[in-house]
Amino acid sequence: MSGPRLSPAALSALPAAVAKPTYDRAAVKTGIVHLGIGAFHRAHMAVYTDHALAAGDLRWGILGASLRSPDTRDALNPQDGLYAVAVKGPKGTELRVVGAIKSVLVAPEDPEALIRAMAHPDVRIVSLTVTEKGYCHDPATGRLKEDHPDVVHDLANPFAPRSAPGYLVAALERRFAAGLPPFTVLTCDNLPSNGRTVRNVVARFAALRDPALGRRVETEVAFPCTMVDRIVPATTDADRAAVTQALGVVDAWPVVTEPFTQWVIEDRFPQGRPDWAAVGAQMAADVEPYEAMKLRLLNGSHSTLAYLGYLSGHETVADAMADDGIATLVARLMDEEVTPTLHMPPGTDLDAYKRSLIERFRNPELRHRTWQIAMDGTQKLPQRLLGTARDRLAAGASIDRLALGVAAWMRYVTGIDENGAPIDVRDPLLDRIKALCGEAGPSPERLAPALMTIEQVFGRDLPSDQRFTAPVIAALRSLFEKGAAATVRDLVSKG
Ligand code: CS2
Repeated sequence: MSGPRLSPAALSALPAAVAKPTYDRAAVKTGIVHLGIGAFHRAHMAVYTDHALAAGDLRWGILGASLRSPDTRDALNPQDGLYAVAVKGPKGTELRVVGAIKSVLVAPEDPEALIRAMAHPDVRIVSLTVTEKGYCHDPATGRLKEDHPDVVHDLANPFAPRSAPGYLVAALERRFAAGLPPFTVLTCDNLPSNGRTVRNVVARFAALRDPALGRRVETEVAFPCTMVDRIVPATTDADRAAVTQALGVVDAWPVVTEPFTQWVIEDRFPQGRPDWAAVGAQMAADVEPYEAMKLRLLNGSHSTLAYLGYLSGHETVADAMADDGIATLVARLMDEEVTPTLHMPPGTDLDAYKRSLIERFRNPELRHRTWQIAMDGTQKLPQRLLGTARDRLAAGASIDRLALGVAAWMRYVTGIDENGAPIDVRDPLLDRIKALCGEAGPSPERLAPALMTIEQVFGRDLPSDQRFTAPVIAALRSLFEKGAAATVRDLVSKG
């Protein structure tokens, strides 16, 4: 794409319908460092923060950091951190240029620069969207994986770390040494009890560095829990072209999202925070029920839709939802197997929540690829499907639909689709998965137990519980013998 670039100078010439920062960006301080500056953050927390800046408190600009690739920095820094959010709903597309991000740095190019930035006295919050795998933890237990290669590396090179826990601890140590108060660590990833999980991981990492540091992290640093929700598919070249056309200037990396957005935050920020509550976030004393609701209903359905949808030949979630069998299955999964496991505060309207989920999944404007959601299944299944299955089994209840979701993951990770074509499986445990699939071959009786030996996914309890293994094996057999579409039809016709 060629032509003039989105920039502060271009703001005044944007079409009137495009919302844009109205505050003095040059006066904004960096109060937040965000690790993992991907599309989700840019369509979610950065938007709330942009509204908070517009309300007048200019202490909360965001310095973004990528822990791996330079792509976002290369796209945004030439635009002075500006980018457009395209909100696609039934009423068409609304555009907003967000000004909350001051600039982006690429951690591996200069780890010290990131640590220094996190240790700056103006910084009061370090937030994260580094995805499930970015915390180097064991998803089944929530504990730091001490033999994770990045953890081993970071313990040996504490001031040139690679991992998010490594950066957090290096910067906290720097602050403690300088007599500065610690920042609040705000995780915005889809982990169960995300603040508590990240606190345990980071405190353990710190303790391995130095027991006294571990104790300080545990007792002095706040790790509020959050429930974050907005569907943000990967930006495509067509999106880039459409946004550039609508803006009249080139935006190298806009983000595309839905109208819905939700953020529930545990209000524990000893060093202060932007007034996100005034711009739509919900502050709550106990976020965990909302987290469970979202992880189990939205993300559990999403992963089920992703594996069954992909295997049935559906490219996007909306395509999968247009398939009556899959849509019915997902509705029943939510109503009959997930809802009974939730314990919501009085007054929560779960029926309305589920109706809105179905509507969001059906949004035809969002081309959210099943392949994208299918990624990193080993990191996602525990909190999306397996915790629910455990609760159901403890209550002596059936898990047929949950089991089909798990079996669909197993079928998917064999890496061969129903037409014999390869599947591009992405997962941090791919080597292990490939070895297990290779040994077991396409036999459900062998493959299911083989994959269940991945203890960081299934734990020790599930593989030895017949009530779990039997329905998973049965579903996997049907997926191999009849395919996904017929398996879904059979299960739906059973009621
Ligand atoms: C999705 C999530 O990619 C995935 O695994 O399930 O990113 C989902 O879109 C968000 O959690 C919605 O808030």
